[in-house]
Amino acid sequence: MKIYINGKFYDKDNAKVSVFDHGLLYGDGVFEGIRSYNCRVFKLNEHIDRLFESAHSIMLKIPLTKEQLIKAVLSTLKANKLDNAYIRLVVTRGIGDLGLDPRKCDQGSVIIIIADKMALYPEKLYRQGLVIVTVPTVRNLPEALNPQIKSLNYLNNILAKIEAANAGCDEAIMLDSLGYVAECTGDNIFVVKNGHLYTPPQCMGTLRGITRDSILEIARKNKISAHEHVITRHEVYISDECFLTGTAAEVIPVVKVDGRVIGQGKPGKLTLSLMKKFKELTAKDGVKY
Ligand code: PXG
Repeated sequence: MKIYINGKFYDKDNAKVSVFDHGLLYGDGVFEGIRSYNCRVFKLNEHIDRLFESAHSIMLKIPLTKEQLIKAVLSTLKANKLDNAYIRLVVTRGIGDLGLDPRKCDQGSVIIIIADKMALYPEKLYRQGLVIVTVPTVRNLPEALNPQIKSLNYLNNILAKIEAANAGCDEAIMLDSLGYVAECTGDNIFVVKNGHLYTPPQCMGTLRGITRDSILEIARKNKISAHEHVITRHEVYISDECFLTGTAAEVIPVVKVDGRVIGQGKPGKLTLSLMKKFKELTAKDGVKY
């Protein structure tokens, strides 16, 4: 495995960052999780754009242009000789002192990790569906730490993940501060009711996921009516189908929420069809390397 750190490749054992890096000390930095399929990076430009937006919002200067970063990703993929890969792009604030002042950090650090496998959930759950639970930890308030910023501080989501595990469930639904369904810990949520697709809007506590956008794009192309609309827990409980989306998760069905069986208690028809269409899209779309 070859890991890119600031323009150089390192083996796994030698890929290290300083203990004074503010990414470690404060979670001060941004990241993206990206996938490649058949030597094509899916939605690479969208991920790079979102990384730069996250960085811009926290006033972190990425020491590469978008074009240079894309080249770095593609060359790291080539160095790792993998046709299908999971790519973790990390930009930290860099090395500073033990105070949190980011002005003390000299330069942002760019890290690109390539993995051959990244399974968020066991394979069998893609056939059986997830059992999930609404957790007490609400999603970060946008006026405090906007969920659109994919920052290195994921404690909000990690707390929710711990609460889901404590409840014996596969994943957590996080609500926003108004009590509407926001998203899961690393995925967006969709419900199906009477043939219509619904997903929460990107305001409040919901990340505008790139997989979520791909599903909305597939829906538009296939004349499936899709809405970005606030969703309550009740609307999830009475939905015909439910599924989650994310780069790591891809598209995965949900069959039980807070003890309520969803639809027929098995992956729904529209969900299965969208899973298939998403697979077809990832197999042919993307930036070649
Ligand atoms: N919501 C949150 C909070 C996320 O972190 C998504 C939704 C889905 O977004 P995309 O753009 O990927 O469709 C994410 C993405 C991980 C991991 O290590 C998490 C994500 C992506 C990759 C890896 O758990 N989250």
